[in-house]
Amino acid sequence: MAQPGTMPNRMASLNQHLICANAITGSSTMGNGRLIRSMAAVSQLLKTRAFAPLLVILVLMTSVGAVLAAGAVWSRPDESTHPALTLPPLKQVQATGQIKEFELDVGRTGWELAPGKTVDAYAYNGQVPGPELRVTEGDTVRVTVKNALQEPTTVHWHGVEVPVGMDGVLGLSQAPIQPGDTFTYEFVAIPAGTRWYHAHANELAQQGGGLVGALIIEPRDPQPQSARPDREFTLVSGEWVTSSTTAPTGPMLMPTPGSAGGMDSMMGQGAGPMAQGVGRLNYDTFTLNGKTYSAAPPLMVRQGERVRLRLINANATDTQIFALPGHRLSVTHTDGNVLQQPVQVEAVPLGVGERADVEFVADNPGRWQLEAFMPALSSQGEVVPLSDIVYEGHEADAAQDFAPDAQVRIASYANFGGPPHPDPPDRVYELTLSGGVMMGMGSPTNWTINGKNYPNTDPLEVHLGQRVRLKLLNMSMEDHPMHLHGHTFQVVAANGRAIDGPLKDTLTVRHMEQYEIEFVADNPGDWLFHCHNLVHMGGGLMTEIHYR
Ligand SMILES: [Cu+2]
Repeated sequence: MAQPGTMPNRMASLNQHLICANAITGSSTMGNGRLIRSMAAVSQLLKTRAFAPLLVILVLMTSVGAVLAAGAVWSRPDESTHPALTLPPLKQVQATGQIKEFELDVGRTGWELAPGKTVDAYAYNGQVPGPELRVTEGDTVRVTVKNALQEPTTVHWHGVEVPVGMDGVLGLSQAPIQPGDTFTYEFVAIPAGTRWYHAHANELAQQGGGLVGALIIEPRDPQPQSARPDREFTLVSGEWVTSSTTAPTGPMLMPTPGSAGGMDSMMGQGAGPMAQGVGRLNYDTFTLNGKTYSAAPPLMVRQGERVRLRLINANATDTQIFALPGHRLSVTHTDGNVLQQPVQVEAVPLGVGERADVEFVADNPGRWQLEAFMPALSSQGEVVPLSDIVYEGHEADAAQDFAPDAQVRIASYANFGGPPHPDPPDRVYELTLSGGVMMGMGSPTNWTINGKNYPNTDPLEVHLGQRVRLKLLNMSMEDHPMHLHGHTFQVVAANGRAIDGPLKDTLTVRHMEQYEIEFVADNPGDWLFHCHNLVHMGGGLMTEIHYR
């Protein structure tokens, strides 16, 4: 198998030719070997000669009338029950009557990332990532979790609209599953799509240490045969500290809802020398489905097949821009939710917790290096090879990368279309995300919403049936992949421009970006809204949503 160091122009090709598909409309772009993060920087770039060698490609996105095919079954409630509110499309679960049972044993294991490179991991059923759970929309999912750790744990079903008691947030929606104890989760699987599960206790150690897995909810109405891909791969990313004694392998105190405080302990126990940014540990090894590039089995395809990749960023802290040379990627789903129209790109950025379903046609025989550009690894960013797509009969080929003059278009949220949304919202909250070394009042572990860290952040109060808009502004230097528990939201404005954007549960807000998202308060309970960078989360970038 080809090694990363042998790839000609590996850095140069991706790094210098990443072109944001939406640069003209001004969200964010990459180019000229660096990450251009702010609108101001983009506008500056457009005025300077530095921009001249770059091509800007606008991905044309057709907005057409809409079928919300993502899964949930909607119904109009009795209007008289909420006379003062706009009509809330309250959810009505249609169960299939099928029960799908699984067992997850939570423990520790020596996990071999690559030959000779073993970490003391956390694992579901002894494997990293945990087993892929595959069910059909509307199935009743019953998962028995046995805790063989020396510490409490819980499981969160990320992107699934579970009842709050099954959401797995330690101390907020669930009591800890104590060492030796068993807890059975049960919920109806909605909505359809690429979901995932992970620990929601002592997150940086447990989730960051391997307690992650894919949960695939197939649509209840099967696609026609012609619409189905011939082959699909579920790809779960991971990142590890292996170069020193600073690996976060031991229990660490994190300010989970049940245990305020403990922020300072993270630096003492977990953090090694920082690379770019303060919001990460010194991750030096990157995996797909638990294996590094050199150890990952190739992803075998046949010429002519239509191939789906379910990409899941299950990293602890780092955004990755996934890219496949030699092929055009068609993004069909964001966070598991179908787009109005597929969007053609060569690269897809995913913050921690985000997913994308992409398809490509295997029409370029050979061996191709699936890779990720990682802005946080150095001031220039770095390309990390993840696995090879190998056509049958081409097993012995050398892996190919982007040509030096390749145009690599990166998807952006403003390219993605969702259903039309009603206006105006019933309630609006403005949330300024800040912290880190520049804004964190001197402490790199201090991350804030409206100047406060969890648990002192102000809860967002909502009423059942309200359409709630959150206006997000990132004043800090690092990406904040903001995750809403228990609900699917829609992106309704991107950097000042109103859009009927994609349906998501996690949205990465970069430096000085502004987004507006809306959700319908249709799932009563106390929920978390937080940054999925586990260091930022541990540093307090988290708040609660309360139904009142
Ligand atoms: Cu963050």
